[in-house]
Amino acid sequence: GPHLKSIDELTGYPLFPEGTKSSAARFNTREIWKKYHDKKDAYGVSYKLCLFSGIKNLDSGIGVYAGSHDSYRTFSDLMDKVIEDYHKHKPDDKHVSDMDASKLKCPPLPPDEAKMIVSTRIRVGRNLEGYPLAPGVTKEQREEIMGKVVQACNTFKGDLKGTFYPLEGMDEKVQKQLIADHFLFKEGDRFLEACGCNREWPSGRGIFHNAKKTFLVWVNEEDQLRIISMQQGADIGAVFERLSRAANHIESVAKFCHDEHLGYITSCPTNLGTALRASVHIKLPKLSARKDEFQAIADKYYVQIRGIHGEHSESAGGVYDISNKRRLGRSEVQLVQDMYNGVKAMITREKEL
Ligand code: ADP
Ligand code: CIR
Repeated sequence: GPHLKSIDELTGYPLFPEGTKSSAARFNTREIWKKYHDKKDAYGVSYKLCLFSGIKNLDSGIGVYAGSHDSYRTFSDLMDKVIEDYHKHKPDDKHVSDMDASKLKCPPLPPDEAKMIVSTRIRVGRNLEGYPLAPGVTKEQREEIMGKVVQACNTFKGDLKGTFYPLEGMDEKVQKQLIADHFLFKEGDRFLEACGCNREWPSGRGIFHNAKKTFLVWVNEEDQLRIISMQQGADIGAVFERLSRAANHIESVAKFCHDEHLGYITSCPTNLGTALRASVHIKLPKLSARKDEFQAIADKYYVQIRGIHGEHSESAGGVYDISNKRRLGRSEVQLVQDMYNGVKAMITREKEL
């Protein structure tokens, strides 16, 4: 496949092929490289590791990961540019959270529109304060984190009550089925592999979920926690209400990595802030056949189009994953609203065609 053009022999500066679109390629200037190439953040994660996913995967959109909360500060010349480019969030901007589900303006869709939506899912990413992020964590730290998260999950009551299933020792067929059914993270993601997130796999990873699998927590994948609410159909309000309740509960028993400028800290800079991705799986056979128009509506409403098995996957049967693209500098309520507005516009166009 495609590979890095070369490494500048005198400076070690990575030379990307012309036209490489990733943030890693666009923002790692020679000047920034000179300043950081031999530096490490407060947890010992090197600048090079933060860029390595983009260097190995030339088709990255971003190609940059943080090894700890401190990576965002220590490597700020690069990180600020990546963040401003993706989120339009400037170095002095503040992030304010609001997960009050009663503020959503997502009236139920009429039946002919609701039936286009297969399922609805909202997730937030979280990481514990006092530890590095996935690219920088040790095996022992990862296990300690899993222990703390499982302890917190075991305090859920009512509809959120569930069981933790470690990945280590999980029956391969069970694991495959959970992935195919969209409940569990996939294995061997090459973007995560390159920045060290898959080290010692499967140790320290797992999934907690309630009996109905409408509430799930992924442990120690790209982020230490991915708190997920999902169900069949189009009831965005119910999915957000459950997510909000679950995230608030975990936060009442665990301290998350967070600051005023970047909100919740995540290993991928695209997830900073709310770390929220609200999505529907939706059938749009006619609109999706018109690729440019489909993308233009997505861009206009700040939503992203993904395939049926998540990021970097293809669609199947004309079903697409439509989600909010922005995550930082706007509240959770507003971002779920972004998704709703984008989906509504796509449905309207689909019906016209
Ligand atoms: P993330 O949501 O963490 O950004 P992915 O894009 O890889 O990561 O998606 C994770 C899983 O969630 C995939 O299996 C994907 O198909 C599933 N998923 C996402 N949105 C929905 C949805 N609305 N309904 C059902 N499954 C979904
Ligand atoms: C990439 O750079 O393509 C991967 N590291 C994932 C980036 C986050 N996802 C996204 O914006 N769709």
